[in-house]
Amino acid sequence: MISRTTIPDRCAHSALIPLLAACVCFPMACGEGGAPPPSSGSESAAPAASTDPEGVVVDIDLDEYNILMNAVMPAGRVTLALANRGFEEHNLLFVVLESDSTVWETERRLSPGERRTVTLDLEAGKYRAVCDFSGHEGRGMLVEFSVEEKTPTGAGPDR
Ligand SMILES: [Cu+2]
Repeated sequence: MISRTTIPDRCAHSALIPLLAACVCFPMACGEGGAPPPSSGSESAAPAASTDPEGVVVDIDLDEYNILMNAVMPAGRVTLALANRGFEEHNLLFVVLESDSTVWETERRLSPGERRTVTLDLEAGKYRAVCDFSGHEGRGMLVEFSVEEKTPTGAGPDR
């Protein structure tokens, strides 16, 4: 019968506290006494935004009478961070320019000061964002934007 110990106890001990030391406990560190190096700083504090399962977050602010948002957003899964910064109620629709068809709209109006996040999938193309409350579009709550595929290669202006 073989009764050899195959796992160094001191390393196994360190592995029991992964929340504190797992990311810095290399085998060499264990061999030196198990004390984690003091370099476990703040680098790991910030989550990687690009791997967010909800996709890219796009801020859209509504007020009187503007829709403030980027002119370009990536295709695919995006999370809209809507904020009504005005003193009136507003809503928001996305309309495909080419077909003039509404592809998305807020389920209910946003009250003054309200924030809401909505996740949706958008196909590449040209869109118009509109608040369709009476008179708001005509006063300026209308903005065109484009949804573009995330292509790391060949990035650049058309043609
Ligand atoms: Cu409005």
